[in-house]
Amino acid sequence: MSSEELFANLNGAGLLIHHWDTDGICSARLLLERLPKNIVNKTPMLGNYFLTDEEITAYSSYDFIIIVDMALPEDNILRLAQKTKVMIFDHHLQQSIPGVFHHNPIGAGKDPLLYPSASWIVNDFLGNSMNLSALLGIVGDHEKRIQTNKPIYELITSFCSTEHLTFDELLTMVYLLDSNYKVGDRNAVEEAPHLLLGYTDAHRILQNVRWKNNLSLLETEIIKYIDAPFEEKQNILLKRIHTKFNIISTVTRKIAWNSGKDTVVVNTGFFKDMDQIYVRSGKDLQPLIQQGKMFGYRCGGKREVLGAVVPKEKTESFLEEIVRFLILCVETKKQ
Ligand SMILES: [Mn+2]
Repeated sequence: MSSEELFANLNGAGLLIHHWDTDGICSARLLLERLPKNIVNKTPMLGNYFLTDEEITAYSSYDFIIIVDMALPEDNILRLAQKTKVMIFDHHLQQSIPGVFHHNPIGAGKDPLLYPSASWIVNDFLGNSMNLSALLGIVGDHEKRIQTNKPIYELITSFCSTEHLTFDELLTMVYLLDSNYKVGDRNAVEEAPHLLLGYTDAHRILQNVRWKNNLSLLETEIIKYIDAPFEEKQNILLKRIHTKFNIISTVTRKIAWNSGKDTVVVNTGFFKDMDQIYVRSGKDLQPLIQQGKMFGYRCGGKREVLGAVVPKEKTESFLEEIVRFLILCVETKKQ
């Protein structure tokens, strides 16, 4: 279905739900440009990759809902779809959901290298030419690693040279846009797509005073926690932090890279009844991620990274589990 056909049938009150990061913001900006002017845009509660019951109830009264750059749980989508028309644009690995318009080339088995962001997929679907928002979403999701994706990086380089921008400036724009969710400002996340719509010159992003202030706030907070004391057990560093900012991945990465040791960070300050746990290691963490999931925790990551959100009363036992796993890996290696 073409974007004209899809959007021509949209009547009544519309809602756009988007991820809180740069890709989500840029995808929202691209969609807002084409959608009826009265559409409302929302991001989920920061840190939640699902909708709460309150959100589902509140959103069910809209005539149509567009979700972009988020693979919300299938049961969330099905509950919404009982009451309203749902459309999804995404690039996360997710099975197609019956009864809704689900545009996801990755889910359909296409090469992720050719569809590197939601902004890219949305831009392609809309039939737009190359533009800053389409590319910023890509840089947001991949940062410097996109430089190894030859065809896409060539597009970025040639766009930069016509627009008199550098790749580092694109990266700075990403940090500025991401600063809104990192300081926990949900309203600012929702305002950002509208600001981007108004910015005709890309340099305006670099000049946004509020976003620049966010960045310096974040930097101070990150340094504070990197310098704070930590526990050490058999070459494993454990750092406890208490911050309302979403900086746990950055703090973990910096400590791990500076020390060269396995690093575990717990943040008790982000959620009310949950703690964030983040692990970075030279070992394969996949079994630990599986174990976390088996315990019923929200748990994800990659080979060398684990991120989890656990109920506060489970934090200490899961930490023990993590440390035991990391020590065991050392011993296995020594044999
Ligand atoms: Mn994305």
